[in-house]
Amino acid sequence: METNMRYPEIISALPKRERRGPSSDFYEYQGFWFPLVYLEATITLQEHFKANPEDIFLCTCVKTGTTWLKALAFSILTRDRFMQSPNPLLNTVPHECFPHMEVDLGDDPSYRTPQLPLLATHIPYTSLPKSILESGCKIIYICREPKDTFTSYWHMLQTLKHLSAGPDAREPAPSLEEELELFCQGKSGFGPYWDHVLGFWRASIERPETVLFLKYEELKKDELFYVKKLAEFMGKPFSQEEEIEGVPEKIIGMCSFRNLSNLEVNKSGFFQKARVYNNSFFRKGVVGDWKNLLTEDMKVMIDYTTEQKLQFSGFTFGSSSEQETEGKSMVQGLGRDRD
Ligand code: PAP
Repeated sequence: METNMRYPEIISALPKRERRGPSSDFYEYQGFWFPLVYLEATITLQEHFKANPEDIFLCTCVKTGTTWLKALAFSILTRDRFMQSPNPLLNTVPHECFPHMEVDLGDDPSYRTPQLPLLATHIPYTSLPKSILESGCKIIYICREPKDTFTSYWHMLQTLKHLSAGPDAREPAPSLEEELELFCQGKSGFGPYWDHVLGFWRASIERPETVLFLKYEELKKDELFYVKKLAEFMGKPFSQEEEIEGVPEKIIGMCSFRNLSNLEVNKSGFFQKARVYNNSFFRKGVVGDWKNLLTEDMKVMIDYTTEQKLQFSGFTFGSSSEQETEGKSMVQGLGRDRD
């Protein structure tokens, strides 16, 4: 058992996946695999978090567009304050603009950013603190095609591996093949990924007025439509004057991958709480980059898992032709650029 573990009586009884390499051990709790620190915070939040009815929760599994969604929601809600004056996003990584529940509220579940109802979380739908659902709070979820999600996750693990290299690192970290197998078994951070997505998707069908479900690929295709939808859903629609002035387009430009990834804070800053460089949140930001990493067999393995997981659900991640677009122009053939 890890020293100073919170809730040892609960956690030590859970199935455990011992991590080799960069991150902490994972525990299976309420059907999902949590890294230890996130699990401890989740239990604290389940016990103590009190939602305010006006709170808005940005919910995501990892590597599916959290950073982008945070930037957009923040810019939309604070546009009155920051359209003329410098936007905090110019010198703050989006993750520091408002609390991420498991990171910032584990010690003080009542913490909020003044005048901003936004909170983010990776907690699966069925494990959310009860008061979020009981208070009828709004929830926004973004999912991403599983092969691209896994590809982004793999690259993040490689970044963590470099950062945690040292005498304490539990090497060797899993290979690409091993990590892919774990992902397909559901044993990745906050996985099974498909169950995470389906939990929020079903909630969005049952309660569309309080759960908005987005897809990374669709947001990329029609940012203007979804930025307006986000603004409406959060109760701050753009006025006619704002639309004439091009405010939605300005927000899209501010939050674009190109703009954010080129800001000094995101090129060289270090995100202390997550112990990663800010640039790890901005890798490529394109659709279809899995083609640069996965072999045909690996592609088939993820697609097969997706098919199995989604059968009879009525949910799809989107047509494969949508997913081809950007990847194709980036890659010549099916080459891989593994680290
Ligand atoms: P997190 O779970 O660590 O917070 P998250 O932000 O959900 O990560 O996902 C990171 C992915 O979003 C990266 O994808 P990639 O590895 O395939 O490149 C990152 O590049 C992408 N991303 C970050 N910001 C944007 C943006 N403004 N527009 C589009 N994609 C973005």
